[in-house]
Amino acid sequence: RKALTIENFIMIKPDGVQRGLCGVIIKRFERKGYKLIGLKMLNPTEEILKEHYKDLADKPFFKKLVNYISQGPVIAMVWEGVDIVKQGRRIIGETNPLDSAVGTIRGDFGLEVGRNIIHGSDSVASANREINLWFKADELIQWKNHSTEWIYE
Ligand code: DGT
Ligand code: DGI
Repeated sequence: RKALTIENFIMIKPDGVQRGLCGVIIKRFERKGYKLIGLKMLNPTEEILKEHYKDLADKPFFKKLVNYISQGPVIAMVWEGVDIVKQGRRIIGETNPLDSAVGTIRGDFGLEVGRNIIHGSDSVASANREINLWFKADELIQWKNHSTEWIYE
């Protein structure tokens, strides 16, 4: 059996919460076979958002981006499973909903890059950084999913 230890930080942004998309978003990761090991709703501070998006600090849209997500609330999650970072990007779609295929979250539910519903880490390194930023160790739940042997060979 393949190692199952890969984790990804996924966040439903305030537009996803306001538009009632939390259930359908969670379902898309669940039905693929991924395991939810952390979840919380919070109103993110500007401080955590500036740290989260620090690589974009020089971009002209940085302030708008932080303002948009700091309106909150958001749903922060950690999902576990094989290839979750790469597959998470596939499930989510491209940064701009216009470039996102139908069948992806942004392709199905979004219209604009500034209201793109969801965040997912773009590499294993950034996933680890973001999980440590948003979650304490005791907020991640190790549990046995009884479907595991029917999802993995
Ligand atoms: P399919 O799945 O019957 O429509 O056939 P193809 O053309 O999609 O896939 P093919 O011909 O490479 O493989 C036939 C079957 O063998 C397929 O159902 C899945 C299985 N299979 C292929 N590679 C592996 C492998 O590395 N391990 C195991 N356990 N099964 C494999
Ligand atoms: O990993 P992604 O969220 O797909 O994309 P990213 O890390 O390059 O950018 C982070 C967020 O910044 C993205 O979800 C939306 C926002 N963003 C990116 N490019 C633009 C943008 N927002 C605006 N308003 N304009 C942009 O060009």
